[in-house]
Amino acid sequence: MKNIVLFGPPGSGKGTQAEVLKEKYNLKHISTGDVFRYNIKNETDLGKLAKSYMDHGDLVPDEVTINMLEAEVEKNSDAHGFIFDGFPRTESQADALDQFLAKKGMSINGMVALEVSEDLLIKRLLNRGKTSGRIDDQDESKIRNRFNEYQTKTAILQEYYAKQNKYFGVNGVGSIEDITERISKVIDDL
Ligand code: B4P
Repeated sequence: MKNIVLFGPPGSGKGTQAEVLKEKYNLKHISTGDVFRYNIKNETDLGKLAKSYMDHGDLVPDEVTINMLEAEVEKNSDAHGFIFDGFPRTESQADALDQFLAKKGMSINGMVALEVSEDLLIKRLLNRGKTSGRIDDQDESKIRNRFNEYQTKTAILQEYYAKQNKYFGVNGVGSIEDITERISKVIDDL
């Protein structure tokens, strides 16, 4: 069983790569962003709460996100392993994930981090915002707030996983296929 955390700043291609990797390695892909967007679309209470944060580019509170992630894992107890995309995003989320997996006799094998410059990320996100309808992609100040959230709350997780010898940085610039190949080299060795 392989459990991978796909990591990187907003727009670095986590969701794009997870779509390919889940097929290649037969893993269950859990994107906390996608689960929130599904709830927003269906106007659930969780969706209404998440929207009030996501539309501004803020992180959704830990407690809500952790409970939601655990429920998604429980729903897929027959999976051969997981790709966690966009989770954890804070140290509390990382602690909660480690504890939750340990109770199940599981652990994270590695964190694969996509490295892309901020200028390129802004271009990608504004470009997606033209067609995706995502409010958080349409305005440069909201995108900058997402980077700020990343720098202040999320980037620290590089060290968190490096201390466990589980951090693997990958160049996230290039064709989608080339990047998949770079990530695969890491996953194959885990
Ligand atoms: P997410 O849905 O996780 O998404 P993201 O960071 O915007 O993007 P991702 O890295 O997946 O990039 P993608 O492949 O789509 O988060 C959205 C929000 O949800 C957060 O701001 C937060 O509010 C909330 N949230 C989610 N998880 C949370 C958590 N754990 N705790 C608290 N809050 C949470 O790619 C982006 C664009 O780049 C696409 O248009 C794609 O086509 C393009 N692209 C991808 N790869 C490319 C390449 N190689 N070259 C050129 N373009 C590429």
